[in-house]
Amino acid sequence: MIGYEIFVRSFADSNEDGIGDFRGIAQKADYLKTLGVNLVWLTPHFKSPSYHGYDIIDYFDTNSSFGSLSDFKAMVDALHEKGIKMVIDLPLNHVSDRHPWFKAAMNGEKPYVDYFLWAQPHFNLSEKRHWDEELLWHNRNGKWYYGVFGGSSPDLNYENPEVVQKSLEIVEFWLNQGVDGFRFDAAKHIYDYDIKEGRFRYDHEKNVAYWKLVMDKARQVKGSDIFAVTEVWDDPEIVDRYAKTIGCSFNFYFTEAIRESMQHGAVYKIVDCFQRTLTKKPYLPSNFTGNHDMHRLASLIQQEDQRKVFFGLLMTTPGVPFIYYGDELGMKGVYDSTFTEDVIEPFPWHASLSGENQTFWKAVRFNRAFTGVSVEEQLNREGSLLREVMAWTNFRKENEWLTNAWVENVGHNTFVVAYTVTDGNYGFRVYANIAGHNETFEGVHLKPYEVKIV
Ligand code: ACG
Repeated sequence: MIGYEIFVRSFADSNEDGIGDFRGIAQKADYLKTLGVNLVWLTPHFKSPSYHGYDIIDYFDTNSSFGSLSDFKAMVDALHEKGIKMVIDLPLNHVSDRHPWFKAAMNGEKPYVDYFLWAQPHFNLSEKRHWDEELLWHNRNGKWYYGVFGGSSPDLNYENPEVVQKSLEIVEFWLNQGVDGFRFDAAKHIYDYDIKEGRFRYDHEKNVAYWKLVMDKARQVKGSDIFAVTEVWDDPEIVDRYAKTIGCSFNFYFTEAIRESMQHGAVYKIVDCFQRTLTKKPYLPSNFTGNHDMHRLASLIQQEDQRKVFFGLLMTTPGVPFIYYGDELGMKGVYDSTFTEDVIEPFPWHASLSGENQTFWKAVRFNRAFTGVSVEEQLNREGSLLREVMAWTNFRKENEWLTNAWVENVGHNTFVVAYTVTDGNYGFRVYANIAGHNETFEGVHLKPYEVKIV
């Protein structure tokens, strides 16, 4: 399987309002097939007041700018017809502050008051998130509630069995609409506040037990065919704990290590990453080019030839690789926590940035017209990044055993990383040169930025 993250609003528009939608995605099923991906991760498509959709107002309804529930189902069918699976993003940790549950809770209505976390006298209300300066506790009309992702996204209280039950109903509902599985958003945050001590603390054990419940439910509805991938942005050893239960997890360290190695011009991080995250594991790692929470690959790695090496590493390593929409074109975008729109610019279908299916919901800042980035320009250009990515996805398809493979014998000099990939039956050794000069390693000669399979 090869995954592809689609930010719905930015991808393909079917009704000329500039906003990407379900019908647009269905109309572009052929592009996805040509690109060679067969698993789509759709960013949140539920009713929500924000551009990103991670704060949900109704879990059982779609965002009307993307289309209706029947448009959604028609999109899933259209993708299935082309052999493409669909997983939806499921933010269960929190809801929008406009969700009827939260509104009722603010009015003191039972049972909804117990759906959220309210401050107690011994809590430290000025505590901040450990990774930035955002506050965890928010005051509205004199009531203090917990929201790790900000005041507009109050956290649900999973100490309450009724909330757990509701979340299982949501899982069941969407599987019954035909989706093939989920990307579990913010998986380590379900239990991340120690009520006894009154401070932030991840309870990984409790989180994993919760996700086991969810997976049991999903398997009960869908059978063993279910595909789920978890988002745990943390050290590999912590990711392991969740991945074992869910079956697949995004490998953040892969993305970070390759980017860093390429920026520093030495492969040491890649070596450490491969040894820690790609050896034989009881789950599938999901290596990826980037996502909507990060700077775009092309904004960090300017050299296109180097990015081609990134795709080479991505497609020759185990698990389920994911491409962030537009990375196959070299789309740019710089992440800033206040302007995350800058990494989700409209996908450039046409050289002129206008025409059929083109989105234009926001003015582009990084991916301007006629800069050689569009699908139109790259499909017609021999040696383009898109054509190279297509060659790699094709290679991956011919080597499906790679999904269940692992990495052994990682060797290296400063610029070359070499590794054996095997599933016990098949195998090969890969040599990747991240430098702009010729290199020789283990007697293998490599041209600048060459990925060679031996
Ligand atoms: C998901 C979505 C994101 C979404 C939400 C909320 C969650 O992808 O788009 O926000 O629904 C944290 C969370 C993630 C979250 C990101 C944005 N992503 O854990 O679930 O924030 C450290 C922390 C991580 C943290 C990361 C952020 O440990 O927890 O992610 O920083 O940069 C090494 C370390 C690792 C460290 C990294 C980076 O890898 O091992 O620990 O991670 O370095 O330093 C959306 C919107 C938001 C909105 C929200 C409601 O995008 O704007 O506010 O919805």
